[in-house]
Amino acid sequence: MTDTFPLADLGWAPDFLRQLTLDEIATLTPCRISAVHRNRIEALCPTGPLSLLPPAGLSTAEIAVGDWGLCDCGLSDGPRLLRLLTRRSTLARRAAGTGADRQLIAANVDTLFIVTSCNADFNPARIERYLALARAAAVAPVLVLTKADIPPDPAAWQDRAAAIDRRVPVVPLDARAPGDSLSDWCRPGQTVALLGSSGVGKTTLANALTGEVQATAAIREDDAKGRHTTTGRHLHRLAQGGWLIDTPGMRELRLSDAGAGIAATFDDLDALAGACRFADCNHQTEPGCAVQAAIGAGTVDPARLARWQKLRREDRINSETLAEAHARDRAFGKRTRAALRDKSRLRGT
Ligand SMILES: Nc1nc2c(ncn2[C@@H]2O[C@H](COP(=O)(O)OP(=O)(O)O)[C@@H](O)[C@H]2O)c(=O)[nH]1
Ligand SMILES: [Mg+2]
Repeated sequence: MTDTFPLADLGWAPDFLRQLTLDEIATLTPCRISAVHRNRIEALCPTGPLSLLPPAGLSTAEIAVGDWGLCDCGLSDGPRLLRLLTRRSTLARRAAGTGADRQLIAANVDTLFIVTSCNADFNPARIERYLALARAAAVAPVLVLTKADIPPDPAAWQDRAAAIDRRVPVVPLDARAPGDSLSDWCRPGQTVALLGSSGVGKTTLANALTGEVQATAAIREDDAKGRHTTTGRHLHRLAQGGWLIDTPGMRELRLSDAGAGIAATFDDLDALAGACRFADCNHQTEPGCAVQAAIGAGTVDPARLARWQKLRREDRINSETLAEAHARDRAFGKRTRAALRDKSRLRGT
């Protein structure tokens, strides 16, 4: 393996180049972030891996693996990242319990492999949640069905997966030997990430695609000082060209701020809702509900409506700020107390 990385192989594209001034083109070096530590950033640039000082005035919490940046390699105190370029896509999550804080998981991912198995793990609601998440992040989703080598009937799972969203490619495979089944997305300049529940074969597939052998045990996060591998710890080179981003946060992604992604995943229901008589229709018993009419006519599956509504509730709750959550709790407490008062009044106590 060579230690140099032509820009195009790293994922450099015209929409990044357009963000540079002529002066920056002449004096600075584009680099792709491969690991982010508290006071230090690892990056890959055409001449090889670099350890960079963070930009003045920018917290490393605002930098993600996969980000493109510009570094100045001519400084006396060592190379420094000067600024980040605008991302094509951002995978982020709300930091648990802290309200609006966003934690960056990965940047500039082109394709999200949503991994599920041809067995009891297969769950349409979970797949739709991941589709919404991918679309909210501006990443193209692909459904990967692992364990397709295990009988009885992988083709049936493929049909079920295709029925969830006809626009999304479905690829059944054996994660231990994917061959070139994912080569449309795993090629020079492309960046992919894997998402799926535990046990579906993400590590197995990552190992097969990278040719690396990753321990299945968790990697310790804070002991990386001084350790350097050619490709950094979270940006892995794919055997067929391209990159796999595998940050610990990928495993804990959940839905938040995904309204647009949910609308895109359920665009049929979203369009119908626009035709309801009431703008705030709940699609239950309201008169003039276009969604219920479609269910009556047999063109919409009521289970799909239930999954859509559940995802929207989940997204709303996960997206609200701490102040909104408190307001919701207060309103709930008020309603509960009022209900209890009514109940005791009825009982005459
Ligand atoms: N037969 C078969 N076994 C698989 C496949 N994918 C994963 N496995 C096995 O399933 C188990 C869990 O896989 P792993 O990669 O650790 O799942 P992860 O938790 O998603 O990373 C391991 O024993 C794998 O060997 C597959 O496509 N076919
Ligand atoms: Mg794993």
